Amino acid sequence: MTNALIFGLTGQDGAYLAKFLLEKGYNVFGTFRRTSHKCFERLEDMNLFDDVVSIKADLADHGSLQSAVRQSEPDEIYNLAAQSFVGASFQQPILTSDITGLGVLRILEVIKENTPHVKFYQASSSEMFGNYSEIKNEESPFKPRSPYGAAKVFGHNIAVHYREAYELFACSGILFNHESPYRGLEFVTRKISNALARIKFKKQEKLFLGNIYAKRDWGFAGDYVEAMWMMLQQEKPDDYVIATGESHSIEEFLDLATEYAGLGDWHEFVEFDKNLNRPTDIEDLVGDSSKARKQLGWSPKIGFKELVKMMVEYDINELKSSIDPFDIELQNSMKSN
Ligand code: NDP
Ligand code: GDR
Repeated sequence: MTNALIFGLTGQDGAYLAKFLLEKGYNVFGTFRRTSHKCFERLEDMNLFDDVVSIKADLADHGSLQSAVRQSEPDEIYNLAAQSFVGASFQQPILTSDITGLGVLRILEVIKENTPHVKFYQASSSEMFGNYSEIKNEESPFKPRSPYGAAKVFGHNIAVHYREAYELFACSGILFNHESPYRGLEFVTRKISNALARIKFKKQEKLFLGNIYAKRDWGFAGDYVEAMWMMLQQEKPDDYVIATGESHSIEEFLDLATEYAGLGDWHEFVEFDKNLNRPTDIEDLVGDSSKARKQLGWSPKIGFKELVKMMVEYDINELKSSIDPFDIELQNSMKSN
């Protein structure tokens, strides 16, 4: 059997990738950080927790990375671990650079010294392109607009360097935004779908947002983890853009999500908070994934509308099932919705 080690098992992509690899018959090992609270919700919700081997490791701690690699004896390593929230990277730029940037180098050093035969996937990001105005492909220049984007550029470039200098099988997937019902609650899509469910059941009155005119190329996380795996099955390591090729504004997401939630006009409950605007934002991100479509045979299966519907329905159903059956006021509001 093939062994895979996922750094960042507890995140959105970690859960979808673990599911995908288990279905392919892999032994799946994955890392988690020591926390004072539960961190395996996604895996438990997907009924995967008992099928994976979890190993404590932190990207700040070289020794723990080495132990994780020794314990799992991996054929493939996927580095999904990062301080991944762009907004927080403006408040914690040094931590973000250390984990999201230098963390990649720490893993590469462990591979170079211990398991140079292993296949390595690095989670690069469309944030690396910044406001470069054309549709982005593998040749487009990197002009990052956030500490997160700058750290990802370092991670990307150092993976390319280790591939060239030490002949490691290192691939980077330059992934555009991908979402799901398991998306973290601070990212705008899930923040919206979760808030709409709460507003519907009168658990929340207002939704505060920042720049709703920014556009993103949103795909479904379940489709994108397949591309990560496909990259590591090629004869030669390479880098690939993974995207749908369409961008939509946050306003469009909000329009559609509000319609699916049956909540009428969002202007009645959305307010703008300038503290949610970033010092520098990216106005429009659209990717050209023709190389991945041609060489890997990858294409996204879930479109924008289906994705919005899936997220809104999930949050509404989750909240509905958690509501106290003796809460008469809420029961009535559920009936009228
Ligand atoms: P998440 O934020 O959901 O998951 C990030 C993972 O990294 C979590 O498991 C988190 O652990 C872990 N992590 C954070 N800090 C550390 C640390 N110091 N040591 C070890 N692990 C750590 O992100 P996604 O799943 O959405 O994204 C996966 C990767 O892909 C990330 O690198 C992200 O930057 C990148 N990416 C994501 C895109 C997207 O649209 N989703 C697009 C392009 C790139 P914990 O649960 O404890 O916080
Ligand atoms: P992004 O995702 O920064 O693209 O990074 P996010 O959902 O955080 O922001 C997308 C856009 O929405 C605007 N926005 C808001 N964003 C948040 N989070 N909260 C708000 O209230 C809000 N209002 C407006 C933002 O300004 C931005 O323009 C994601 C992450 O998954 C990264 O790890 C990944 O690399 C990139 O996608 C590709």
